Amino acid sequence: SPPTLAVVGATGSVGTVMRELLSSRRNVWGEIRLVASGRSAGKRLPCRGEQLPVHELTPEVFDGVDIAMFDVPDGVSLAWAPVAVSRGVTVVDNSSAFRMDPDVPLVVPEVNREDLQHRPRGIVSNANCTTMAMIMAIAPLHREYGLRELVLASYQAVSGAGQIGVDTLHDQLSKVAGDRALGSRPGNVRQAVGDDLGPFPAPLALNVVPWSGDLAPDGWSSEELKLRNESRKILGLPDLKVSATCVRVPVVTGHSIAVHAVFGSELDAEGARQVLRNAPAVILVDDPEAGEFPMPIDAVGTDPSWVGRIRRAIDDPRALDLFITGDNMRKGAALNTVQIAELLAEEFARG
Ligand code: 2RA
Repeated sequence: SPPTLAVVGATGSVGTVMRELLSSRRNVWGEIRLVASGRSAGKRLPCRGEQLPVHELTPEVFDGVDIAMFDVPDGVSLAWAPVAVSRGVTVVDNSSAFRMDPDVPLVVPEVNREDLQHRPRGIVSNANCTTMAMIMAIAPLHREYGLRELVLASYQAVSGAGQIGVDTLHDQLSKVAGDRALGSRPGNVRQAVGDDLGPFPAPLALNVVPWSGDLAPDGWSSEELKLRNESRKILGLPDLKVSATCVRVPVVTGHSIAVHAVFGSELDAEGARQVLRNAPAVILVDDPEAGEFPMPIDAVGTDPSWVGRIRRAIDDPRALDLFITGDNMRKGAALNTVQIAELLAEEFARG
């Protein structure tokens, strides 16, 4: 019989996209069990054409479950993924708790599907949303040209910080709407927005904020280190040079990354475009004359990474500059987790 799936964190914003995907993709599941904190237990939520009850996260909730997708804070994953594993579950985890554990594969099916086979802890990790959008375009270029170095700047949407991030941006936009003096004098946007910064360290309306994640050593942010460490692990390039600056922008959904990528061999822009045309889950949108660029307002709600602005670096024939946008809630979070779970379901079906 088909495997039983648990969705842990089913009420959150990524959990909601997971339920939508389970309702629209090929149905490979037997029972689907929705799990959340005690606060949501007893609610009913739509999934696969039914209203399913939400169960409280307890050890017993995993009895009879084969595969679980987790989208919960790091600490909750750290505590509960091993509990699920001890009850015979294989866990696909979207937190950063296990991503760098050498015994936990960090899998993007189009890039390193084979890594799924080595999972001695019974846990598979899903990459950070910014890494994910970028790696979809960089991995095929790496295979062709041999990647040496990445210099990155991200333009991250507020939904990466959860529903509270989206609500905060909309509240701030309504406070600044209509006042044409705002943004032309120091401090007046801060004044208009007031103290309600939500999960961000500064106002996002009419602004960009060069910060995402927590403080890491030497002035880096945790998000910048995730981009570096996860790219190295997914591509199997432990010495890859990566420098990133992560920036939050007033966009609801769709993380973008400006990339300067240095390769081992010389290349040209048209060759790189051809590689990307043939790459899985990538859409090439590269016609500046026609005003066609990858942008969040177009990429939102879609599955692939959108790639464009492809140029060979003027000063280095081995380097490319390009711009990438992807839906941080879908491939960046829920979709890749569901894809990994589906690979595990195939394995389950083979016995
Ligand atoms: C963000 N990458 O965009 C984070 C979410 N995982 O805030």
